[in-house]
Parts: sequence; C-alpha cells; structure tokens
Amino acid sequence: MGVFQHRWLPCSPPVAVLVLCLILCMSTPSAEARVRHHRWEITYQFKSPDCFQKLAVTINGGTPGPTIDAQQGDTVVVEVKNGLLTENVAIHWHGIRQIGTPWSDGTEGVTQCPILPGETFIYKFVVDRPGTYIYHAHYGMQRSAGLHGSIIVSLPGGVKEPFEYDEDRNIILNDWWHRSTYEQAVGLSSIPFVWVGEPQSLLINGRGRFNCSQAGTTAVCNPNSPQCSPYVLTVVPGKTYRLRITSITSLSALNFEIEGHNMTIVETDGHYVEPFVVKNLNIYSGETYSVLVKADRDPSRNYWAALNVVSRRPTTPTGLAVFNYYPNHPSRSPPTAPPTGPLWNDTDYRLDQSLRIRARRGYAVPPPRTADRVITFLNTQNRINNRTRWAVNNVSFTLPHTPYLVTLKQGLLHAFSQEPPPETYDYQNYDIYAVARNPNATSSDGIYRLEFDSTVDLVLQNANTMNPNNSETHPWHLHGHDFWVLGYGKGVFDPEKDPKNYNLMDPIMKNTVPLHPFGWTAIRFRADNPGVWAFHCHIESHFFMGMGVVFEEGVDRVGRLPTSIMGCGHAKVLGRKP
Ligand SMILES: *[C@@H]1O[C@H](CO)[C@@H](O)[C@H](O)[C@H]1NC(C)=O
Ligand SMILES: *[C@@H]1O[C@H](CO)[C@@H](O)[C@H](O)[C@H]1NC(C)=O
Ligand SMILES: *[C@@H]1O[C@H](CO)[C@@H](O)[C@H](O)[C@H]1NC(C)=O
Ligand SMILES: *[C@@H]1O[C@H](CO)[C@@H](O)[C@H](O)[C@H]1NC(C)=O
Ligand SMILES: *[C@@H]1O[C@H](CO)[C@@H](O)[C@H](O)[C@H]1NC(C)=O
Ligand SMILES: *[C@@H]1O[C@H](CO)[C@@H](O)[C@H](O)[C@H]1NC(C)=O
Ligand SMILES: *[C@@H]1O[C@H](CO)[C@@H](O)[C@H](O)[C@H]1NC(C)=O
Ligand SMILES: [Cu+2]
Repeated sequence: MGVFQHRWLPCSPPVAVLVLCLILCMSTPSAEARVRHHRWEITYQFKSPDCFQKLAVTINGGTPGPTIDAQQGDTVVVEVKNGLLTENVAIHWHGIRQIGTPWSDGTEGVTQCPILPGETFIYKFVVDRPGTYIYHAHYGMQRSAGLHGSIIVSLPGGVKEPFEYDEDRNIILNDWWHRSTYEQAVGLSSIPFVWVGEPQSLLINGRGRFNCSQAGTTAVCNPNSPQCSPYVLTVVPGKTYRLRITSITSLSALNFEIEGHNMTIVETDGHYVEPFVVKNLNIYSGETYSVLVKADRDPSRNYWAALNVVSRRPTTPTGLAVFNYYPNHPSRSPPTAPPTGPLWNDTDYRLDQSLRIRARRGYAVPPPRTADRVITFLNTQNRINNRTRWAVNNVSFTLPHTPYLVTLKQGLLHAFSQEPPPETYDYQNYDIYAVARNPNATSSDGIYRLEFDSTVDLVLQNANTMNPNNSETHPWHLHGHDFWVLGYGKGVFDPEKDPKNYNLMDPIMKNTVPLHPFGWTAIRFRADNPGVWAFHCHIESHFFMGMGVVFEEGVDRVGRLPTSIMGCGHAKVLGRKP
C-alpha cells in the first residue's frame, strides 16, 4: 500500500537518444514528468457510511478510495490486486483519454478481460491534462458498492489557473443503498422486474445519516458510529475555496448547495468554464465541477452543505455536511433548516444551467465547423423477452465475452455481431411523448466503426419511458475523448433547423453530458484516438440494462496489446500467465 514516486525521464534507450533526452530534460526542467506509483488491494469490508452496516468494496480498506494526485504529463501506475475472493474487477479512469494506452481504460468487455480473484493487473497511463477526474469500477455494478475515488491533475510548476483561490477541497457525492449490488442486479434481470427503489442515503465524501429507528431489528445500525458523522468542510473567514465536486451516483441526479453562499462555476470535466454565479449546482453522475466559494458570511455560526435529489421524485432525505467557519466547533449544528434545493421536476431550471456552461474566454478550443457523420440515438425503455431493458435506436447493448479491443486487433471477428447498429430512428413514426405501443426491442453486441480522424456528431434524443408522462435524465459518458457540447433542446430534434443554432463559438468540452427529460443533446468529437471506446449512460442500472454503444476507430494503429488484458472468451488462448 502507499504511494511512492521517482523522477522519470520521458524516454527509453538507445544511448544516443538517452543523451539527447538528458540534455533536453536538463535544459527544460518544467517538462520533467514523474511516475506516480500506487499499490491497491481491493477487498470487501464491513462499512457504515450512513450508520447502517453493510459490505462495501474498498481500496486498501477505504471507500471512497485514495485520491490520485499528479501533475500534468505524469505517468500514473496503479497495481491493482483483486482481493475479492469470488468476484472479478476492473477499474476505469474516467476523463483520462488513454492516448496510446487504450488497454488501460479499464472497461471490462471492451478494453480488457476482468481481473480475476487473486490476480494483479497494472494500469499505466499518462495524465495529459490538468483538472478534476474520477476513477471507478467498470465491472457489473461494483461502482455502487463503493469502488471509486478522485484523480486530481495539477498544472505544471509555474503555470497558473485563470482564477484565484486560497485552498482546494475534494467533494465526492454518491447515493447509497442497503441492499447488496447482487440483489439489485438480480432484480434488474428478473421476470418480473424487481426494482430496489430509491437510495436510502446520500453520501458526501462517504458520509451520510440513516435514521436507525427505521433499520429493523436484525440490522446493525449505530447512530454513534464515527463513520457516519457528517463531513466537515472547515473554512477560514475571508478565504476563497475551490471545491472540486464529483458525482459518482448510481442513479440520482443531484443538486448541491451551501446554505447562504453562492458559488462560481469555473471548471467542468477538466475544462475551464466562463465563470458564472449560481445559488446551487446541478450535477449528474460522471460529471466533475470546480466551484469557487468565498467564506464571507457571518462567521459566528456554521452552515449546511446540502445535497438533494432532482429529476426523480425524491424519497431520500437530504444529504448533509457542515460548512464550518473556523474557529466554531465543527460539531455545532447550524441554527437553521437545511436547504431543500430546487423543485425536483423543474427541468427548465436544470436545462438553463446546462445552457450557461460555456468555455472560458481565451481557452475555447474551436470545434470543426462540420461533421463527417451524424448518428442520432433515440433513448428508450423497452421489454425484451419480458425483461425490462434500455435501448438506443431500438437496440439494447450486451457485452461480449471477449473484449472488443482484443477481438478487433487480433481479427477474431466472429466473437461479436458484425451487423452495424442503426444510425438513426424513424422520426415520423415515433412519438417521444407517449408510451410506445410496442415496447419490444432487440439486443446486440454490434458496434459503430468510425473512420479514423473523422468528425462525428452524436444527437441524443430522449423519449417517454414505459410509464405514462415520464422521461428520465440520462448522463452520457464517452470514453477516450472529450467532446464539444453543441446544444440542448426541448422536444424532438429537428435535423434541418436545430444544427443552425449549434454553439460553434464557445462550446464547452466535456466527457459526460446530461440528456434532459423529453429533450435532446448534441455533441461533436474527433475520432482521433486509436482504440475501442464505450459511450454509455452513466446510471449504473441503465448501462447494466443495455443503455450504451461502442465505437471503434483506428484500431489498426493501436500498438502491441499487453497479454494481461487477455485470458477470457476467445482471447483465452492468446495467453495470460497462469
Ligand atoms: C426516525 O424514525 C422514527 C421512527 O419512524 C421517527 O419517530 C423519528 O422522528 C425519526 N427521526 C428523525 C430524526 O427523523
Ligand atoms: C447570490 O447571487 C445572487 C444573484 O447574483 C445575488 O442576488 C445574491 O445577493 C447573492 N447572494 C449572496 C449571499 O452573495
Ligand atoms: C412537480 O411536482 C410537484 C409535486 O412534487 C407538483 O405539485 C407539480 O405540479 C409538479 N410540477 C410540474 C411542472 O410538473
Ligand atoms: C413482444 O414480445 C413478446 C415476447 O417477449 C411477444 O409475445 C409479443 O407478441 C411481442 N409484441 C409485439 C407487438 O410484437
Ligand atoms: C411474458 O409475459 C406475458 C404476459 O405477462 C406472458 O403471457 C408470457 O407467457 C411471458 N413470456 C415469457 C417468455 O415469460
Ligand atoms: C423494435 O424491435 C422490435 C423487435 O424486433 C420490433 O417489434 C419493434 O417494432 C421495433 N420498434 C421500433 C420502434 O422500431
Ligand atoms: C400526460 O400529460 C398529458 C399532457 O400533458 C395529459 O393530457 C395527460 O392526462 C397525462 N396523462 C397521465 C396519465 O398523467
Ligand atoms: Cu440512463
């Protein structure tokens, strides 16, 4: 366990190159990169993050796991030992593009075989952009069992952020259930469907509070457990704090508010935002934001930091942390009632915040003016052989047994369906406002193959679920790329009119974007990263039920695959040490 670092020169022999590199590195000390080495053991532990004891998947005994701190250009090496005894694991580095290392993306079934119990797998990648990122499990539903944490990439020495603050703090937001992820997963694929319901608690930095009198007599619930004392964010009056806020929820869209304090949004998913002030922040699973908060209110008391569910009718109590003005005692309760957040069904309020997020002036990267290919994705809830599923363009995604990266690179094309999924849906005959008369869909593990270096537009179109007058928020996450957010709209996307209003001036770049209820979201990206990349809804149960697709681009340019990603399905014979 633990972290050690050593200085590393970004080159390998021959000697002449080494000498050249030594000269270069010595003359430009700021270009020096380091290796950040971590050794992690993944185990189950009894944990009571909301006072109620259950099994959690931990890293070196903790959840959330350790923060990876690195500087732009550093190489991160994480040796992951799977100590789960009866369960596989894989870890995804969310927001890291993995340029040149597509096998380190950590997406089980797409870029690697799972890490078997007792085995150790080494992830190695370069963090090439500063910002706030996440890591989390990408196998089954382990993410919601606790396997997640933050990656903070700082600027090279001497380079300044375009905003000022005194200190920064990490804040990880999560939703939490008392039932095991196995029980949840079995329910999702049962006939009839068994839904676990809304989360019992909301956690701020792994801490929440469940009312133990509702726990039942056989449960272990201890309101005095130190694990469930609220997170305390201590501030010094007059100082400005950069809060790096991450949502790793399995289901919930959230609203985060610090009582009596505005916040200024300055960064999202590793990109600078043209600063704007909000009373509270809407944040969707898989997103990160940096906000600046000034401790400039009456310092004689403490304030609540409150987390509320939005978009789904909330039954989960507000998650609470203490915004503690030094030198008040951290356990002194604020004298006021905690903020209840915006109305849960105020979609316009959330859409408005999405629309205000633009690239910071002077930092915008202009998108290509046009796209080579446009793919429209109709998001629907469906039924297949009486099972509830999610689909895009009427196809519900299933993971193959052999990871695509291995299949495509080694030419084992029989390992998945060679039929490409649809590029669009039938606009004329699909009413997004009504429950589909025929909710049947098909399932497939076919993928989209993109021309290398082409520009691709993705238009996400939302629709009604199988419940009347209901449409859900889906945060879509793209692996291996950042994309430009070209626009959001209400209702049915108009392929003639709407692209004329795309923001090509100052679109923010992100890796995760919300699709709002009964609306559409349009994004653009360049298929310039050789590899195989998932694009999926970041709601854990939705992806588990088929809400995702996979893109391949330039796989012929991918370097030699490490054998450590093989050892399953048709890749079994391709070898892995015993
Ligand atoms: C906890 O639950 C009990 C039983 O339902 C209820 O009487 C009590 O008011 C609750 N306490 C809090 C702090 O909500
Ligand atoms: C928060 O911002 C709003 C709008 O800019 C402003 O009206 C309000 O006074 C601010 N509140 C505080 C506490 O600064
Ligand atoms: C939002 O939900 C509340 C109940 O929670 C309801 O009274 C209200 O009419 C709803 N508003 C909209 C716009 O649907
Ligand atoms: C939908 O699929 C079920 C089998 O799962 C079948 O019984 C039913 O007829 C199908 N409905 C339509 C409209 O095709
Ligand atoms: C699916 O559900 C329908 C209606 O509940 C039922 O009649 C049918 O037998 C079920 N089919 C299967 C394959 O379970
Ligand atoms: C989706 O696929 C199912 C099964 O093939 C079919 O019955 C249904 O009509 C399709 N729906 C749409 C909207 O294309
Ligand atoms: C759904 O919404 C429409 C229009 O907003 C309304 O006319 C209809 O009664 C609603 N249906 C249900 C089941 O709530
Ligand atoms: Cu979803």
